[in-house]
Amino acid sequence: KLFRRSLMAALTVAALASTGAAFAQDFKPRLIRFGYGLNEQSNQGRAAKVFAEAVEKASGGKMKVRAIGAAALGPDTQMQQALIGGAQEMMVGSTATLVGITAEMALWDTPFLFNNTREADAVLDGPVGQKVLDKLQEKGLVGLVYWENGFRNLTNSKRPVGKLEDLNGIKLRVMQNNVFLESFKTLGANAVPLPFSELFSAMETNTVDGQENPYNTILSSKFYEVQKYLSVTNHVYSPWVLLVSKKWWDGLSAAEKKVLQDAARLSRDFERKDTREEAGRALADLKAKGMQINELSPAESARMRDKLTKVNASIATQVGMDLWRDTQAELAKLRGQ
Ligand code: TK8
Repeated sequence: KLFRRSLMAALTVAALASTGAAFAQDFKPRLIRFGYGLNEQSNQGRAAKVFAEAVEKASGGKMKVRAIGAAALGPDTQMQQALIGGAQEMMVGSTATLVGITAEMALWDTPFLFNNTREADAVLDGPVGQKVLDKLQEKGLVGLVYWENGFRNLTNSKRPVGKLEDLNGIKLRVMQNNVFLESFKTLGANAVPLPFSELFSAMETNTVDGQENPYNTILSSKFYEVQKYLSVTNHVYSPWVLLVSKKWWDGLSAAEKKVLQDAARLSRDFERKDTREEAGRALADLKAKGMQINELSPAESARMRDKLTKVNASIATQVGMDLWRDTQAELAKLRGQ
């Protein structure tokens, strides 16, 4: 009987260990300052809340996430430095603003890289996406998952862009990223890099004429108040990436790390679904808000695509030929080629 009881106890311990069950003592009280750039009512804000709640619940309230939006902790680049230095624990932001730190991130700035969200999910969540995330570690950052920012479209206050030439002379804000700068210069626009947090007022004061972002952001950041024209270009798919300070991460227990990883995946799945639902109705909402919307003809779309393939060579050099080829091979496979 004694033998049976100790066997049972041993089995229970083994079962708990194998399921990775966490005990209260695995969690220290932790305050996680989680910064992001959009406002609380945006898709980014909603998903930040989901992440915060999942972390608190799974850690029995020991790990508290203070989600701080609207770039109140600074624009993306400033938060990245705070994470690297250990002054801030977490953030979510554009991969595009990380290129100065990790050149491989430029892969996601490739114009027309993905044809649809199925391809984006498969590549970002697959080995190529992971390889790019892993590159962050040597720079003092841990990348957990990619969220969806989305396919980007052009807005401006001057005129509908129906063909390439319509972009001539338009002062267009781009993200602080050499690929975006080069892309829009190639298209003939007067491209001006600016942090997102300065964008609304730059448009309001006509310091810039236009910008490009997914429908969701054009809606949640109320760009329709200062932009008349929306031209459907879908010129690139932008991910967001959930980042942790490596300095801080290295001090966490295995159980604490697992809580963050699980919550990151849960928030990612929520965020993509929520973003796609919102994007599906956003165009109608933007029209109702008074925006004039035009689509590019297939011929003009093809011209834009052709012109932009010019930047591919410099992206391939920047991210490395191996990564570039792996990405193309994975896409070909996904497309059944
Ligand atoms: C929000 C930005 C935004 C991005 C941009 O902080 O800068 O235009 O698309 O989502 O990261």
